[in-house]
Amino acid sequence: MPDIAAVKAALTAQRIETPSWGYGNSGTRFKVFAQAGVPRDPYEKLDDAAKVHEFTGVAPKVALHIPWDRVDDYTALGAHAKERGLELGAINSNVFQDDDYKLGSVCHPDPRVRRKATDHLLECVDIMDATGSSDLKLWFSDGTNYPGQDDIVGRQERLAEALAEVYERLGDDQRMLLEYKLFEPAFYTTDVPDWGTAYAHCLKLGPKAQVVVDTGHHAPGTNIEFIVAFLLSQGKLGGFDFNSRFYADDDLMVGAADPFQLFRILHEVAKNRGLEAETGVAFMLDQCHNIEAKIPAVIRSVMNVQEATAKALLVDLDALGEAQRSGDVLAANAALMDAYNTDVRPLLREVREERGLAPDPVAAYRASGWQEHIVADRVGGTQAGWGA
Ligand SMILES: [Mn+2]
Repeated sequence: MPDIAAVKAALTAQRIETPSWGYGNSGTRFKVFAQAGVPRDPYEKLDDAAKVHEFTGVAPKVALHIPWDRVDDYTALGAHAKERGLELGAINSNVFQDDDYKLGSVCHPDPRVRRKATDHLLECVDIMDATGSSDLKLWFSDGTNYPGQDDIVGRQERLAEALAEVYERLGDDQRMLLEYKLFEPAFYTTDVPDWGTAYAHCLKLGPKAQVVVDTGHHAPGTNIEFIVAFLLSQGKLGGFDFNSRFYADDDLMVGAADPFQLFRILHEVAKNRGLEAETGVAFMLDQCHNIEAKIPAVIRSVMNVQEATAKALLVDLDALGEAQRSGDVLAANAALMDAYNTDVRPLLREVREERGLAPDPVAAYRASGWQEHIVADRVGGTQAGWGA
C-alpha cells in the first residue's frame, strides 16, 4: 500500500499555476459577462491570485498573457508578485488578435506578417528575462478554412522556421511549450492540430522544446492519458493546461465534466515520475469563469487537481504491477478503481491543517471578506477582460 506520509509530501510539494486571465472578465463569442470587483490591471490580477495561494498553499505561480497583461515595467510587476508570495509563471504569447493574423501568424503566406508574429514571440522571451519566467507557452490559431486555401506542407515549413528562430533566443533555463489544438478558429486544417505534430516540431528543435497538453484540445473520446504517458516517457511533456470540456474547447473548471479522466491522466503522471519537480511538468490551469465567481472557482479548480492527484497517489503500484505481470485483468483494473473510489477529501483537509491552512479553502475565502473588499474598492476604471 502507498505510504501515507509520502502521499502527503507529494501533495504538499505539488504546484498548480493559475492563469491571469481566469481572474478577468470572460465569456463566449456571444457575450462577455462583467462581474463586480474584477481586476482592472495585471497588478490586481496578482492580488486575486495571491488569495488563491493564501488559501490553498499550492498556487504561488501565475501565468501571464501578452498583450493582455502588458505593463510598462515587468520588473515592478515581478516585485509586486514577490511581495505577495507569488512568482510569475509561463508567458503566453498571443498572435491571434490582430487584423494582420486573419490568414495566420507564423504560418501566414506573407513574410511581413510572419516577421511581425515572430517578433512578438521574441518580445515574450524579453519579458521572460525581466520576470524570471522559465516557460514560453505557444499556441497558434493558424490554419485554413477551405481546401486549397494554402499549402499544408509550406505552412509547416514556415512554422518550423519561426520556432527555430525563437528557440535560438531562449536562455539556458528557459524552454518553449508548444500547445496543440484540434480545430478552432480554423475549421479545415490547423497547423498544430495534435500532439504528434507538436512532438515532431519539439523533437527537431531540441531539449528546450516540449509539448503542453491542454485537456480541452482533443476530439471527443481521445485517450489523453495515453498521450500523457507517451510524452512523459519521451521526456517531452512540458506541462498541462488543465480545464474541462463537454463539447469543444469549453474552458470549464478542470474535472467538471469527467473527474475520472482527470484521475486517469494524473495516474499516468504520478506513475511516470511526473510529480517530481525535476521532471519539470508544469501543472497550469487554462480556464475562463464566465458565469461563476472567479476567485472561488480558481480555488475549486486547484482543489479538483489536488483531489485527482491524491487518488492517483493512492494507487497501489505494487499490487497493480503484480496484477499486470500475471495477466490478472480484473485485479489490475481494481487497483485503479479502488484508488479512484476513495474519498480523499479528509486526507486533503488533514494535509492543509498540518500546514496551518484552513481545511476548506473555498469556505475560508468566503469568510475572509476579500470578495466584499474588491467589490467595494474596484470601482471606476476599465475591468480586465478576455481579449482586452
Ligand atoms: Mn491552453
